[in-house]
Amino acid sequence: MSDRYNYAKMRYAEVGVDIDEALKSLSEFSLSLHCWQADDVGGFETPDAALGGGGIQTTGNYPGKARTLEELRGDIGFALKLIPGNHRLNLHASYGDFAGQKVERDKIEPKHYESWVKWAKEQNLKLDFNCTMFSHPKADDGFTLSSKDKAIRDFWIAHTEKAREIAAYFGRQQGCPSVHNLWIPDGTKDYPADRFGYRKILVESLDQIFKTEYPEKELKDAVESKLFGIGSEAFVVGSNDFYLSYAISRNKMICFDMGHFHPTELVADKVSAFLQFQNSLLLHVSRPMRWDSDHIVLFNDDLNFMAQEVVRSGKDKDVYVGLDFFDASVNRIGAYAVGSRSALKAWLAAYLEPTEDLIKLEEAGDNIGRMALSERMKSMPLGEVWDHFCEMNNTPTEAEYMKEVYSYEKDVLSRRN
Ligand code: RNT
Ligand code: ZN
Repeated sequence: MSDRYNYAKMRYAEVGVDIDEALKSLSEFSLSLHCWQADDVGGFETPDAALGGGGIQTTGNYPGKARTLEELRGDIGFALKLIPGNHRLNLHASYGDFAGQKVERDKIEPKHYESWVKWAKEQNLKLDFNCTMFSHPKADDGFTLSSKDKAIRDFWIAHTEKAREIAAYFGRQQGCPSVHNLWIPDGTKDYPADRFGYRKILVESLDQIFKTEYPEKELKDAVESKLFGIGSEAFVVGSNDFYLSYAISRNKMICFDMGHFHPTELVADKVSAFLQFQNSLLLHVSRPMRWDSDHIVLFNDDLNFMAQEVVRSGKDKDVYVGLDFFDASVNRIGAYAVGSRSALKAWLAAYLEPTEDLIKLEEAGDNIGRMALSERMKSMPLGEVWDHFCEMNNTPTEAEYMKEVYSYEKDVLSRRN
């Protein structure tokens, strides 16, 4: 063991924390890496759909975006070498292997994702899945599953039914559940008169979709709420209250996206509330800046608080953590590396917390003592433990990984366009 590791071990031992235990917990923790940072949420349908729908917006035109499925896989495969641990890959339906054919969204089949399953096996990755309810002419008027036009909502119901079938197929192939997440952009720019009506339709559509039941070992369903989007400022059908009620009453997971709340709202505070009533949940770890901007995740207070709350709940094995950011203004592989590594570091810090001691101080009424211990933890040698984790996983350390990003940019990304 290196001197740096031994030093860190001693420092954490001073506060009663065993770093090996924390490293073991981190080894068992998986992020679900989103496939959509590599190509700015473009997908591989034919013809290419333009990004649109409920305020999903990428900005920037940094060179090197993945243009084909092969490039995307190459990029993600490379990014994974910079992210220590065993992780998952989160696919959107629009990233199927359609072999140049036009396949309507209500006609997607497991066969369109077979090559993903094969690739994922080679990479030792488990797959998660999402229906794609945006970037499509049938979503252009701002409604999908809550549309008052029966033909429109039936189309999206059929798409989502297919998407769940595909996720369950992943689950069977990989021998562990695939998480299917449902997010729709539905809402209005200005005040609608019939909020009740739209929400009633959404309940009916969802109930229809979830009629088909799959074993839990194949599929776990989540529903993702949102506060507002560009073009849905006044009203979002699938709000947090809506989906909380839906998830609790229908035994589904909620998906809390860190960008889908009021800017001063603490999303981490929701974890211990929801987990009183359901056993598992999904997170979309993102970094909103003034709005749902999907900035690259950084090691900041919001992220640390989230990781702490998940770990403190004791249900960290049942909290699925997906990443959801997309920045087209920087090297996209760097984005994956920085964002994923920040998230992992936050989870590591949470595993290194002397939680029981903090609770003891709190219960003894020694609140300043609790505060002081929390502050003491902030200057502990986390970086030493993190680098050790990277080395354990044959992954470059903090000082090293950007070299890999730059060389991939030079050798691969800069040759595109
Ligand atoms: C949109 C939601 C959703 C998407 C992805 C691409 O606001 O956050 O999760 O970002 O499905
Ligand atoms: Zn999200």
